[in-house]
Amino acid sequence: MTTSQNNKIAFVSGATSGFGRAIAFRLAKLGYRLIITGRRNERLHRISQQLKEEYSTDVFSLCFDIRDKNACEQAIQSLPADFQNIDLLVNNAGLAAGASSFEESDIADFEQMVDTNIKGLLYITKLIVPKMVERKSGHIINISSIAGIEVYPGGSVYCATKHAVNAITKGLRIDLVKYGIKVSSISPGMAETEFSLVRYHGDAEKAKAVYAGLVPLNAEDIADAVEFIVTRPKHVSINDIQINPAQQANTYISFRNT
Ligand code: NDP
Ligand code: 8X3
Repeated sequence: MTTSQNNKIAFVSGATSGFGRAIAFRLAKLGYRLIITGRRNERLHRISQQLKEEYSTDVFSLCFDIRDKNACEQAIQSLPADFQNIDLLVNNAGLAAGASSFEESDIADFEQMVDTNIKGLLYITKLIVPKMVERKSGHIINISSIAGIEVYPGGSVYCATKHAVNAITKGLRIDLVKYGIKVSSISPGMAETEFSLVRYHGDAEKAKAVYAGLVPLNAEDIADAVEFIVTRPKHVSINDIQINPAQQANTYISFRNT
């Protein structure tokens, strides 16, 4: 499928799987030119090819670890001139690592979540915002979570990182409103991606059990939310979309078929 370009540039972090990949394809369908990122280069290459073939759009991929401040700087500096004026930043890269009770958790998991979900998001935003400010236009969408609203057993640090994402989202909105820059977030409940496989350090059985007896969200549901946010008129800003599976009331009450 091809589509006409709207000439806007979107930067999607963590586009090698799950939400980020689906968001990249949806934005390409909407005519965006894309910058996609992740650590898995082979996937980035394959997804770039697919995006170009399916939507005839320009794609620039950046392979780096978002936890590494220098790598973030080098990645943004390496953007060619015609990819530097980013209109839409989707801060999506993130993860949960572990689901044990606090006292049994691994400090390395805590560090990975804080370094990725908070510090990585800040590095990228700090590098991209100045040009938005200069141009007095832009839109940032932070992928938060229901975990940014509620706290559940075994989720203290993941929830803390997403609470931080919400505070950063609100703070950015306050500071950037004077430049006409919109700041939105999406706060999904359970969605089946590689998220649980990563959370359980590759244990596929534990990952599958998370969604037992219910129909979780999928990545396209989140791409739908992004599409809704970016297609509102100029005078409308969507602050947050909280979206759950129909069978999930909140983080600890779900109705599961037995
Ligand atoms: P996936 O595991 O499928 O995707 C995560 C993406 O983040 C991958 O592309 C991964 O790329 C990237 N990423 C992770 N760590 C790093 C890093 N250090 N540097 C660069 N990229 C990184 O999970 P989801 O799509 O589900 O998650 C996307 C976002 O949505 C996350 O922020 C997550 O917290 C949030 N979320 C997820 C929910 C769910 O239930 N699935 C619900 C609510 C929010 P690579 O491995 O190639 O580096
Ligand atoms: C992921 C959703 O419910 O595992 O952010 O926190 S949940």
